[in-house]
Amino acid sequence: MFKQVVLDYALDALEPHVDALTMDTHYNKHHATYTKNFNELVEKAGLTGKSAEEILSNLDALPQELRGPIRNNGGGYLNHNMYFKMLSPEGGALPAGALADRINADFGSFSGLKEQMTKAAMGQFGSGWAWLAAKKDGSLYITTTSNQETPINNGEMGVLLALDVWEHAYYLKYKNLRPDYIAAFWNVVDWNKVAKRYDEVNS
Ligand code: MN3
Repeated sequence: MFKQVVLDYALDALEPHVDALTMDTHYNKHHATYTKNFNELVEKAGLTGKSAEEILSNLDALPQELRGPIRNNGGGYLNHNMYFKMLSPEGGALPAGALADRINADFGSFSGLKEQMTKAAMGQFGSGWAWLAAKKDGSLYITTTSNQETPINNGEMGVLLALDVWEHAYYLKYKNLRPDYIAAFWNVVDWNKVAKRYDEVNS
């Protein structure tokens, strides 16, 4: 049974950057629905016991009629777990260590990374995600996916940070202003958590 990530902060803790109503709607409605649907589909497909990563990286193995629904709902489940998990009111600063060294090597600086990922997120037409991910050799890259697709669909397992640019992630507070939401997002990314995840995927 797949479960939503348990938030280690209150729904209003990311104010004013991400407002409580958006958090409540996003986590308790959107994410809860993807999770419920995914669990039902996994049971229907006879895949109980497999990890979400395993399922989503092998969509071709699924019966045709379940492929789209599992891509959408499984991605919605996993992508939001990754998104919510890396946020906290302690966000903002990048700790020294392996991830910081790699960011400086691959993007020139911490602000260089944020600029490139912002640009990618702004360039994602319609609903989707921007991602920071690590290759097997530890190097970092930025990519985007549409709808609830994930780099994991292509076997890219080293995802570190997910930036949700669906309008439901920002419309209640920021209306059509995606750039304002993205600028605010950087204030609530907990880089200690991202650094920990980087160490995990590299070990
Ligand atoms: Mn979302």
